[in-house]
Amino acid sequence: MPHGEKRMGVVVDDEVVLLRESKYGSERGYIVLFREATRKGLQATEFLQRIIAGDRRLKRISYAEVEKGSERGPRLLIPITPPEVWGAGVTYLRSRDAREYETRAKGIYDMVYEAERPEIFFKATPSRCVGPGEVAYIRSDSRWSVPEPELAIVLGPRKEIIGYTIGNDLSARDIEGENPLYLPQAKIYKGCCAIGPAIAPPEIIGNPKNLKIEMRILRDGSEIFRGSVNTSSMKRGLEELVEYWTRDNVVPPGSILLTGTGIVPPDDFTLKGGDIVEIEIEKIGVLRNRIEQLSNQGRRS
Ligand code: DO4
Ligand code: MG
Repeated sequence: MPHGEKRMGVVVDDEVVLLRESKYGSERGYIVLFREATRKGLQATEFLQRIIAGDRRLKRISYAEVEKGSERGPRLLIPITPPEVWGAGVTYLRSRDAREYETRAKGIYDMVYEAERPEIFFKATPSRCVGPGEVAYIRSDSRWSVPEPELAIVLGPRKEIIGYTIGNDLSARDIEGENPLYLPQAKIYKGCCAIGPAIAPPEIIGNPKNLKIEMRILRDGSEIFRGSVNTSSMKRGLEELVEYWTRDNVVPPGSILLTGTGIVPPDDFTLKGGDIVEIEIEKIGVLRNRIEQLSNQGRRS
């Protein structure tokens, strides 16, 4: 919005309806909305429909215009500021195979794929996350990095799933492959995680284990990679992942869990500065980010 004003927008067909109340546009506006809906015994979607029906003068903008964005006009922002972002790993066969290929510690990813306990790792804090249309980063010291397109879960106040969005778990395959103990360095750095473009409530998603995920990578205007997967091929259940994630853990509402990647570009592929990564999940939208490589010139930030 102009003047830096943040508002929650509700996608209705090809338009975005801007809600008036600034509380919904706050960093955790979706949690505020979800709590109010629950108090009224409504689903988020029903609550939003009532708000929209009750105010015919709400501003509507075309989604295409908001998605295109501009400096002074409306543009998409990260749909929630997650206090914490965590990731689940090796939840698809493709990821297990890619990890086994890159690692010097052969066998550990086969083990975790078969094990009862899933791999859950810490991924990011708000200052490390970017929203749609923002630049996401490759580490300065990585020569083999990839985007990881993942269905992302938004956690509610009762540790329930209150929404779904898209996450890009950018990862340095060379660093994670050199030694599994380097995982936090392969995963956690400035701009390592893109989130957006929208949150879809559970009633819109229906069955989250039947969603098509597609990733496209563009370089110099041409598509250099396209891959897709359906969440039905995820080995773990989402409730199972949330149960392990939150067990004996203090995970604040609004936190996000990335549920793992089932799309990995060929092993000779690495991201480069200037690449555009588009991740599309049906019923949620397209998360688009330009990629740049960080330059470590002894700077501290
Ligand atoms: O074990 C490394 C992390 C794997 C991961 O991030 C994924 O499978 O998505
Ligand atoms: Mg991942």
